[in-house]
Amino acid sequence: PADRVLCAALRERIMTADQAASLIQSGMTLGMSGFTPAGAPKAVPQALARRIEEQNANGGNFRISLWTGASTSAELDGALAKVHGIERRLPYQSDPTVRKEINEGRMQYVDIHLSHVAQYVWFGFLGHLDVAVIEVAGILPDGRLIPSTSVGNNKTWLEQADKIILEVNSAQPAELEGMHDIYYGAAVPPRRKPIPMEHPFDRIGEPYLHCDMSKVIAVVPTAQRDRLAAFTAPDEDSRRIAEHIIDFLQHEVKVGRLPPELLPLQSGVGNIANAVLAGLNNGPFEHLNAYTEVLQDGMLDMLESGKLDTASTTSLALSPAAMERFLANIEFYRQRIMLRPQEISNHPELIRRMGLISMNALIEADMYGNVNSTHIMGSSIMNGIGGSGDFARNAYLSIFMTPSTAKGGKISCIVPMVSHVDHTEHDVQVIVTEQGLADLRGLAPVQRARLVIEKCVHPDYKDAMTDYLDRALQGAPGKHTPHLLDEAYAWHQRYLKTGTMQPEQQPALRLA
Ligand code: 0RQ
Repeated sequence: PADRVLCAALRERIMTADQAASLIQSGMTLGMSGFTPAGAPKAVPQALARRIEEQNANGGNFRISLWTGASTSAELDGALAKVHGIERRLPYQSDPTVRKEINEGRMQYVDIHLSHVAQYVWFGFLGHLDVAVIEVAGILPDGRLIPSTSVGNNKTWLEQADKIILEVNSAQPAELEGMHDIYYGAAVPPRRKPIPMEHPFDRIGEPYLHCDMSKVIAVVPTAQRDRLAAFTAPDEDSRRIAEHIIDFLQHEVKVGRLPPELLPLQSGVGNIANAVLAGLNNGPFEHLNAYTEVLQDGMLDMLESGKLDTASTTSLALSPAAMERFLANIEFYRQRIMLRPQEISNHPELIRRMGLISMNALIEADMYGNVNSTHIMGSSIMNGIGGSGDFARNAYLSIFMTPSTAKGGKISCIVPMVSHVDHTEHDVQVIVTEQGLADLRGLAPVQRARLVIEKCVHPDYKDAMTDYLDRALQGAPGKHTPHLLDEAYAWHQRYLKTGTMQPEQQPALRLA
């Protein structure tokens, strides 16, 4: 580790993860690095989990509040949740144990747009930050930090926290140095200035994070790669969704609403998003650029093939195989990938100015085009809103995608009324399922509903949805967005009672 910690003063603060964890007290608020498992601290959170478990086994009630960039890893979120050590958590998460803690009422989860987190901390909306725990790839002689595989909220945590613990990970490539762009020009209102970026690959900041050395209480050497799951090959539904999107984009180019090289792409997380990238990689467009928050394997393929010229992100969320390719070719990627803080990667001003094409997955949408990205059956959290709201509201084109059904057809992902709303009809321009694509731009609610039913709803649910809309048009007091309020959640209720949204099947089976 000595060659990664070049600052003599900070070399003196090198200690073990357990020693560092002993400096954290119950009741503290911790700001940790990590945006996906990329760049999350590997050792201190696990040592802290051991400390919490030990203290609580002896009658203690050791709990902390946790702020991160977005979801993290089993070593961070998973380890702390397993010992019931997290009292309050923000923002996006996707760990099964964290999810369980939240849905069973043991953890307070505050789900915030990812671009809002840093500024809310600066505004003082979220309270005081005690300790920052940040993974870095190295420390320069003057104490500046070489960021790791994600930037997330690290700049804000380092500036706002009273104390700092640094994990210096020598397994992260030294060649990351220079790939980051940390913007130090931000201020809070009324002193805010325009952000000087016009193109996705404009460099507006510095390659290093500043760090007040007097706040550093521990430096912990680690040597462990990020552990990200590999992607499954795109399934048939994802491939069809990708085809519909590519046809649509081609049409938009043809009618002159998009340039031939499109506009900067934002792509969400997960297998559908990866399938869309694979589709674009084999598709007709050249000289694309990405302005996104998570760079997944699919974008690496596109950079390699030359389809994608550049990619700006806050997280390098690569599977182990893709990370090997990245390392083998790092000089190539250094010219083409830039990592920035998440308040910049997700900034509404920049998303609006550059005109992004935003593609995100959803859990359910309703026939009018409202989107639920976060909740199962209205009350259980899945992950969180993440960056989807930052992008959807401000994008040039806001596309939401989903298979038309879930759980082997027992759930229709298009419903009469969403059981929770993250993106209202006003922020949703295009909905696409494997069945087809509904372009909702400029349509009034009933027109939207007819088109969503025609293009997106699974055949098993089409008649029931048409029937609901027709009866709502007759029975609702208003004809603008007709709903039968005593029936709007009948599909959800049927699923909760019988295990399927499908009308007859289940009772008939039971009678037989
Ligand atoms: O559950 O795993 O138990 O089978 O929900 O669904 O189809 O695997 O989809 O992994 O792409 O996730 C919206 C959650 C989609 C994600 C969401 C069940 C389904 C499965 C997951 P099982 P899939 P994905 C930038 C953008 C918000 C943040 C965001 C997400 C599980 O994309 O978190 O967009 N988005 N950020 O069976 C009940 C339904 C269901 C359903 C699916 N209608 N009802 N269960 N499922 N539809 C990136 C970041 O912000 C980091």
